[in-house]
Amino acid sequence: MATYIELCDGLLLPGGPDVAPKFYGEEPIPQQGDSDALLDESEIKLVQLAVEKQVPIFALCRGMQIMNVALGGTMYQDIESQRDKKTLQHYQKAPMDQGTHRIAVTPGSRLEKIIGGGDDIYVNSHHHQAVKAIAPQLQLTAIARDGVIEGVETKDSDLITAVQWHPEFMWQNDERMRALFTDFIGRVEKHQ
Ligand SMILES: [Mn+2]
Repeated sequence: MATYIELCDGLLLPGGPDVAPKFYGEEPIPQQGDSDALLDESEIKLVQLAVEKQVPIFALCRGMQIMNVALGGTMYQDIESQRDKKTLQHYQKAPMDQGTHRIAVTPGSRLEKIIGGGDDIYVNSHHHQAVKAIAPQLQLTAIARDGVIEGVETKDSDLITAVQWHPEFMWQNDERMRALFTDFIGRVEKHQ
């Protein structure tokens, strides 16, 4: 892994299967989906090395979840059955290039500087797990109307930007989503 990270100018963590609960100290509930401990272990190690080497990270969907776990955070194995609050549809039936639920962006966050704020930011949604406790070095940047965490970033640096949605399906029609990639490329260039 140390060799891999030496080759990386930036680390983009994509979506994928559920995170195995053992990596945040839980037993699996019936709603836990497919997971691959080998993938989890690899990505956890990559995140930890990237942070150590100050390699910029952009994490999407599961990427945000595994990144948060790698840095000491926890997760909901299943948001619908494990949260008291009524849950919105986070596993959308609409095409993935269309946003379906809104997010509130934290004022003053880096995410706000990248995509802006306001009441009309719709994101796509393809997850039944979510971040529960945010890792100590991260802070909240976006939240859905039902309280599900939709974005986090590093507190005192621009090292990590992470979102729970899939901007890679939306950037062609939404300049705010494109701005997330432009920001990542800018951080990578700065790191070199
Ligand atoms: Mn969502």
